Amino acid sequence: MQTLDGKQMASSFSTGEKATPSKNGKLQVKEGKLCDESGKTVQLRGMSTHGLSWYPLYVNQAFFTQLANEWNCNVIRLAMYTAELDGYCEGGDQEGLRQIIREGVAYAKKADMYVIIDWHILLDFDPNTNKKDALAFFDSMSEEFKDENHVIYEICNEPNKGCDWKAVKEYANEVIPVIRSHAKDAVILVGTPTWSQDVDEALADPITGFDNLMYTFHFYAATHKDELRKKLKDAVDGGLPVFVSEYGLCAADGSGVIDKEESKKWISLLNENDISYLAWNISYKKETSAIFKPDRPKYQDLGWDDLTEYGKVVFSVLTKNSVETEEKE
Ligand code: IDC
Repeated sequence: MQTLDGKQMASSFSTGEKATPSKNGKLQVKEGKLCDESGKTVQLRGMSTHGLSWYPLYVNQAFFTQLANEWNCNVIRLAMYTAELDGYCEGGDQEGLRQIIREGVAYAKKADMYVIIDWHILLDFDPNTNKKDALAFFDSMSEEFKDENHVIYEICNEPNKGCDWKAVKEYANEVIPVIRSHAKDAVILVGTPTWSQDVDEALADPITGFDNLMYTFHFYAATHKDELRKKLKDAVDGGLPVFVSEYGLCAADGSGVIDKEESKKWISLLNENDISYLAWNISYKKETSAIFKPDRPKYQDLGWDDLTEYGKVVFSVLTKNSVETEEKE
């Protein structure tokens, strides 16, 4: 397979082969690991969009196909902010956003990638704040996609501020049955307190009564180091199914420097444990974590020259498991 930098791509998945919906089918969670339909461990790797309210145009077939074929992605996350101006619960065009998700789900399927529908809470802190909207949203989405094997539901991006695990559990225990009433066994990702870092709390007091649940863990390499890696490792060693639905190579505010040394340590830890991970973010916003340059928005046929330094490192991680980039002539 050819990559963006013109090289042949070797498999860089920890499980050896790149799992795809057409080959590996429906996903399930067994003994703490994400597995395919036949029970074999799989790893998903890809990228997250920025907020769909602000950068909807990356949701197109040509770009998704490019992500799968040239970037080696087998998953894409559709991040739909709930708060902030034009977020789903703050004046956003709700039907318009649901339509973008429908299209994203269809484009991902055609590109043979799994897709995550992310209810991206952030400045609303506690998922219970907009629970009513969340219940209606997941009810209609999971009904529409009940027969789609490639759809994963992420019910709360990052609980934060004062939101504790008890509150997240209460929310999850209401939202999960709604999804389960349609999508009987789709994988569901649950966020954890402190911006999805406190997987220790989920391990100590997991959600019970449902199959195919995973707990999310997020990190930003220039901010989060050994201490947080230990937290992740302890949770995984304790048998908790963990999914890194978002990570950054830079600081936790999405900017600052790229920390290659720490990124390397994180990527190794994730690969050693067959943990799935998706990089933040697909946009041209003027911030370190945007993979495209801010000066010339483009949504298809994106090439090496369109990438920021960050975008180039993410590309190397996905195609070579390396944080070193090679300049292309
Ligand atoms: C950031 C965006 C930035 C935006 C901000 C607030 O990169 O453009 O202004 O959100 O909406 C997260 C969040 C993610 C953040 C990201 C970087 O999930 O929404 O995006 N981050 O701050 N958790 C840790 C870091």
